[in-house]
Amino acid sequence: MSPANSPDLSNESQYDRTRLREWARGRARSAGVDRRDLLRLFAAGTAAGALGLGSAGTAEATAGTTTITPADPRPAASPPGILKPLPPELFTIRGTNAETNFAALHGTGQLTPLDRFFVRNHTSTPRLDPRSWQLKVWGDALSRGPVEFSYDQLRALPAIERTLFIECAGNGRSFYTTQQGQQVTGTAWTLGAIGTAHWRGARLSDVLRRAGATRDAVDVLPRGLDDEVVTNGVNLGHVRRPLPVSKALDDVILAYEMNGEPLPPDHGGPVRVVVPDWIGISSIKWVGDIEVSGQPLYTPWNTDLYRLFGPDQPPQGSAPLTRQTLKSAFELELGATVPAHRTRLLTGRSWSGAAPVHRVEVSTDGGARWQRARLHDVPRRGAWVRWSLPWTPRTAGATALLARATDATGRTQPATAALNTQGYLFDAVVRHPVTVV
Ligand SMILES: Nc1nc2c(c(=O)[nH]1)N[C@H]1C(S)=C(S)[C@@H](COP(=O)(O)O)O[C@H]1N2
Ligand SMILES: [Mo]
Repeated sequence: MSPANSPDLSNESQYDRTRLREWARGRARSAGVDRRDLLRLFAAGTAAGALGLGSAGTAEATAGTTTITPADPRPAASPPGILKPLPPELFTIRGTNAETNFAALHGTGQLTPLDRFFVRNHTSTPRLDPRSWQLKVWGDALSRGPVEFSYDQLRALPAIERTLFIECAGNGRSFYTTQQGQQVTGTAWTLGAIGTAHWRGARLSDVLRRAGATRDAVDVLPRGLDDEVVTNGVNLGHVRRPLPVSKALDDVILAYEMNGEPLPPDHGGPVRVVVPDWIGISSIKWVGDIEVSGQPLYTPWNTDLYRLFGPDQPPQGSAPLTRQTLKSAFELELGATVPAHRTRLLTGRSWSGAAPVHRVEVSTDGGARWQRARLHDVPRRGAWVRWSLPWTPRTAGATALLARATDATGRTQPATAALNTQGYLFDAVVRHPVTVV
């Protein structure tokens, strides 16, 4: 596996170039998607994607429903298939998903309490029994044929623990519309499709080695045990997205604990994949099997979905998205009313998929002047930092609060995010509306 002279497939541009070359040579396999659909995808002129997943009406995006919906056409307002309580002070329901209200993080620690961690479900949360759960590792890049791991066997492997955020690639998507006047498809998240947890689990690399993964392995494909996803009459099968073997062997966790508790059902219990720094879809919940392939794999989740499509992108879209971008959020309702002449502590969080957060600046006058916020956590890769700044509003009326992070690579949140049709990776500084009274 990953011989020294092979390309580094955790580097996204190399990843995609290698994939496209292999695809052109006919070496890629479609992992359950009709090969003709994928060939159409790679033909010019299908910017919205061959399966039409990116072409849903914009009304959907503003109504807060997802482009991919379960077969069951429940109205968006009815409770989704999530098991934990979703009180309105903690969550905003969006289709089958629950967004964390950022204001509900005020006063909580660096870890997002389980009762307020966002849930992003393509269909609904399955109830799985750890006693009968098994992880099957299979594929043409294993030396001895399929290998199964029980829950207890997985727990008996050396454990690793890390504090990491999981964030949906579409987090912040609604601001393409409300702040930039652009129409995009997908769940209209504000900034609460992120949570940070302390994860404990086995290393995926240990599991792959024990299963006898060979040097021929190229892609690793974890698949969820939740229902198959049906969209626009097309059955996309179970949620699954290939990981390049270099990332799979690097730092990926098969997590069975979250914040010291057995992994809750809504977050993938009994076992989920946790892929540090990468977009949320990489972290497959309710993992039931992992294919280890000597050929690159394609699924809807690395072809039509989770690439950038748009005028500035090639017809087949950008490289499959990997690392998360840079964002900041206030722990305050959007449109909050605040009393004048009283000092309050503005609090919030910033995070980056590329490096530790280095600096956070806040503007309380709509962006004219900026002050440095105080950081309350030691900035670390893969985790967010809490910050604060005292503010005494002086003038009554509507204004905007802005927070702008810079990470250790030197990248600062821009004023405008680059448009893409599915509204991924929003990274611009959000103008947080408040009214001083
Ligand atoms: N099996 C499965 N895994 C999944 C999903 C899903 O619907 N099914 N959603 C993905 C997406 S898009 C995100 S953002 C994260 C959300 O994780 P959470 O619900 O624990 O917050 O899980 C990912 N893993
Ligand atoms: Mo996501």
